[in-house]
Amino acid sequence: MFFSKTAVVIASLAACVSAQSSAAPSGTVAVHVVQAMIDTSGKPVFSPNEIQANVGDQIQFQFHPANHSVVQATFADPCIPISQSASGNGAQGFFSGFMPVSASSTEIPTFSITVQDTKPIWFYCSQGKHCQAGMVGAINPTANKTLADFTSRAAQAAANLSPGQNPGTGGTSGGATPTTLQTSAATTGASATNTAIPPPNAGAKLAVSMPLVLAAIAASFFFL
Ligand SMILES: *[C@@H]1O[C@H](CO)[C@@H](O)[C@H](O)[C@H]1NC(C)=O
Ligand SMILES: *[C@@H]1O[C@H](CO)[C@@H](O)[C@H](O)[C@H]1NC(C)=O
Ligand SMILES: [Cu+2]
Repeated sequence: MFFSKTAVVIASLAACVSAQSSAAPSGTVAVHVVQAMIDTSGKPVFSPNEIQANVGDQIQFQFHPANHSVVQATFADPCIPISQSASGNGAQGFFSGFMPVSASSTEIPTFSITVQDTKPIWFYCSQGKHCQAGMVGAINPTANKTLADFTSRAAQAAANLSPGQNPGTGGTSGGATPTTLQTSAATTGASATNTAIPPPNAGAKLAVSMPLVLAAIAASFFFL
């Protein structure tokens, strides 16, 4: 049941995203949807995990069961928040917070960032060992900084940290919230917002879920 529901969402979003792969028409915002989910083989993933986006585009992460997050990293340090990475140069980066979602949830929590420049943006899920397991992704990777390289180094990472977590002790949550992260927009290449959208109902067809996506896109204008 979960998988068939997810398949509907992905099918509709793939259609939507592919229609927006070139620069958005003036006065509109291109939204690239990324699912944070468990795939059919039981692997935690971001789908898609590689996104080509223009400056000004939004990336909307949609969270499925059970309890994922998205954290910005540097290319050099895959499973460490950019704020705690030596290569982060003091940038704060984005963190969605954890997004616990029950199988019977009536909402899909979302977390959106706006792409501020053309530099690559690297991200991962800080739940358990999801980063090591390959729940990582990239916006605008380059020929020299590839997602494959990032993913293979993530698999070797000693720890998987959320912002505020101390690598030495296993740590506690630092209490960073999405609203405070918006202040870091200028230094991280992205700004962030949080919303929730209704999920497609179990029997939904493509024609039903598309308006939900469009509604989410329309709703996002109110947060700009
Ligand atoms: C979600 O995961 C985080 C980190 O593992 C944990 O602290 C939190 O309690 C979890 N939330 C729920 C509702 O399971
Ligand atoms: C990619 O790496 C090669 C070899 O290190 C270097 O010569 C080239 O300038 C790099 N390209 C970019 C765009 O950084
Ligand atoms: Cu995860």
